[in-house]
Amino acid sequence: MISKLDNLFSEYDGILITSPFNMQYFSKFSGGEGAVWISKNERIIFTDSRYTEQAEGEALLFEVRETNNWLDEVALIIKEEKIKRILFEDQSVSASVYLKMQNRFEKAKLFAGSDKLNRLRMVKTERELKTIAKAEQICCKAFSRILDFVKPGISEKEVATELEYYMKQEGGEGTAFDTVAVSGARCSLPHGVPSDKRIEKGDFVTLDFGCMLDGYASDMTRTIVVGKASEEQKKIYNAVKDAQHAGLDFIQAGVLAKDADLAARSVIEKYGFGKYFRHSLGHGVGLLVHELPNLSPKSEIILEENMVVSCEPGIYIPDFGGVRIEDLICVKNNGNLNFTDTQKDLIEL
Ligand SMILES: [Mn+2]
Repeated sequence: MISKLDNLFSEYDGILITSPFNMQYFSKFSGGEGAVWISKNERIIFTDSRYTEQAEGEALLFEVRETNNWLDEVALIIKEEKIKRILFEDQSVSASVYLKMQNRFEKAKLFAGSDKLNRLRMVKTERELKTIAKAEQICCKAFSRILDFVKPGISEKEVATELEYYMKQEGGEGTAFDTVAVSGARCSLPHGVPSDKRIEKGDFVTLDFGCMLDGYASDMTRTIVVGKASEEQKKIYNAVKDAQHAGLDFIQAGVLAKDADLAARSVIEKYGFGKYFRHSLGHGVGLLVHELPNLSPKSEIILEENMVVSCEPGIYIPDFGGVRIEDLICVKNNGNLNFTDTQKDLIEL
């Protein structure tokens, strides 16, 4: 993906990449330690002895230099090559490293570049799409299996553990984020941590989970009812389902991210639950489970073909419970491709 940086060299003389995900994306080095330096003439990975062999094997277009102090090495290059403008990752260096950079890079000017670099990861290649789709399939398989396991008396922690085990059995390489498994009134916590609470008859159960596959993340959420759903539960569930449908209907290349959020949000508002939908409609997914573009009420990003985003409206009512339904989709020129092949009619176990 290094060619995606070409256009930046009209504005900058050097690009200093320090976040693990951008290092991996632009150089293929997945060790996450050190820094990547790219200028017109040089492509260098600075990393310590633990990662030298790995970096040499992964980052074939880069020179690998073993060091415990990449900052000094970069300072030297800047001096020798009279580098003046450096794009650096403002979101991934500590204040202390930033101050050192200001001091050691002397005359070179530093420009905040995290957002610029992160945006280059938004549109996926065919290969990335295949991997993410496969990772999402693993989630769907794990979900269909967990339905046999969820029953009254089982704790949220047990459900989360079992779900993670199924994802691994189905080929996942680990979780993409901490699995959410909440039940009953605890479903009002959008990112609730699984507890020792045991599932009871009549509970909503919300499961939000994802796995890693070849470096890429997946993400899905389903809410089910254990036993028969009450009228109130059905009403809330249908509001979320309709809102999600509206979002899925709306999302295609050329639309504004904030308008996608509005398409779903307005449905929930119509149902009278507007104040209980307090997060964004969705987010990009790739090497990171939460990356650009955000489908938030403020996001001015225009969706493009082959971006991967989640569509996940929710309603969370304190002391009562909540519902979230989340699919992972690929933006297309005329609509979108849904990677989450799992039913959305309310499941009553
Ligand atoms: Mn999500």
